[in-house]
Parts: sequence; C-alpha cells; structure tokens
Amino acid sequence: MLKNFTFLLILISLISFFSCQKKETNTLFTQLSPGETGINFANHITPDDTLNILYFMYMYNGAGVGIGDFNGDSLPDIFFSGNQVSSKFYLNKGNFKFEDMTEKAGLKTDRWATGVSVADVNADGLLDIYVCVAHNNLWNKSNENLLFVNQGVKDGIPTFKEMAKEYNLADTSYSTQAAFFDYDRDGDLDMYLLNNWLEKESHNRLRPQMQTNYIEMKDLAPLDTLFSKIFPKKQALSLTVTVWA
Ligand SMILES: [Ca+2]
Ligand SMILES: [Ca+2]
Ligand SMILES: [Ca+2]
Repeated sequence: MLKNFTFLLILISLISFFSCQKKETNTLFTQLSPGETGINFANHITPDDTLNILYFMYMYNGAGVGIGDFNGDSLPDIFFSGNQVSSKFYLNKGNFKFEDMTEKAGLKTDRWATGVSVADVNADGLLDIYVCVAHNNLWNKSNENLLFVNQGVKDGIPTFKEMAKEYNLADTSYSTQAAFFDYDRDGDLDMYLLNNWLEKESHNRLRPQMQTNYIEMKDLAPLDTLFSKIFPKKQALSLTVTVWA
C-alpha cells in the first residue's frame, strides 16, 4: 500500500514538473512580480456614497502610463498616473529592477489623472511629462492638466517642475490624452488635446426595488438630487441598475 502511494506521489510530481516545463516553453513573456521589479504601483479606486459609478460614470476608465528615458542612461523609466492615489515614477536600474523616485523627482500628483504623454516639450534634450486630468464636481480636486518639465539630472536622478500654467497648457477641459507633434513644421512641438464630456445627467438608471413593483426614477435627473429623492431618510434599499453602453 505504501509502495503504491509512493509511486503515485512520484507520478504526480513528474506530471506537475513537465506541465510547468511545457508552460514555460510556450510563453514569449515572463511575468515578473512586484518583489522582483520593485514596481508596486496600484491605481486603487475606493468608491463611497459620494464618489461612485452611479454619480461618476468614468470612475473605472483607468489612468495612463508613460515610458521614456528621463535621465539619459539609455534605460527606459516608467511614470504611472493615478486617480485617487498619487502618480508614481520608477527609475530603471537595469536588469528589470526599478526604484520609486516619485518624491525625489517631484512627480507626486493630487488629482484624477487620465492620460500621460512623454515628449521633449521645450526642446532642451530632456524628456518632459504631460498629464491629462479629468474633472468631476464630486471629487473636488483641481481639473488643470499638468506639465512636468525636466529640470536636469543629478546623480542619475531627474527632477521635474510643474509648469503647465507657464506654458499655457493648464487646460481645464475633461481631458483624456494629449499628442505632441510639430503641426506647422516650425521646429516647435504643438499639442493636440483629446477631451471628453462630463455629462450632468448620468446614463445610469436607478430603480429602487420595492416589494410589489419597480419605480422608474430615470426622469428624476439630475443625478445629484436623485439619491436624496430615493433615500430621503437614508433608508437601506436594494437597487437595480441598468448601465447604457
Ligand atoms: Ca533611464
Ligand atoms: Ca524638455
Ligand atoms: Ca510647431
């Protein structure tokens, strides 16, 4: 009996081993863990009864990522933009190791960032970072886009200064992404800014689920007054939500 059990155990081990081997040979990429790379950025979204998908339909649209060699060592560095968390900047140390240099580089953000563009906006040979910002009334943060101008590299670390206003690029639209290119061919980069529109009336249709029937609430928009009508005394009701794609 023990012999049979031992044989079975060896057989399972061998199958597992060869399965793993096969998996590795069939993939073109290897996923590295945050422990291996040092990249632990996570764009955590924390909904609450004020800021959530019912009020803010773009809540889970995500943010942007920009990659470029910001310190000129030929290794691509990474800038992640954040929504409710600060953006983060990781310097490439080589061999897939990165170091969080967000604070030292001056790249913390405090607003709902969406798209990231990497370009040498002022043509000084150093890559700069333009961050689009989406705005909503509930978030109560600035809706100005950000331009981080590379101030130079010291001890391998680039530092940035936010200068969107100085460059007349602190656009307050509901921005999604910017593209820099020389439109008029005068040698200076121009910018095309893609904007979205934050609708005052959400497409989400709220219907409090009652015991006997459903009550259509869609005509009670705007949404900022809707909840007060549904929950005049903050009663706990279940909701059926239809999202229009
Ligand atoms: Ca680099
Ligand atoms: Ca530059
Ligand atoms: Ca131009």
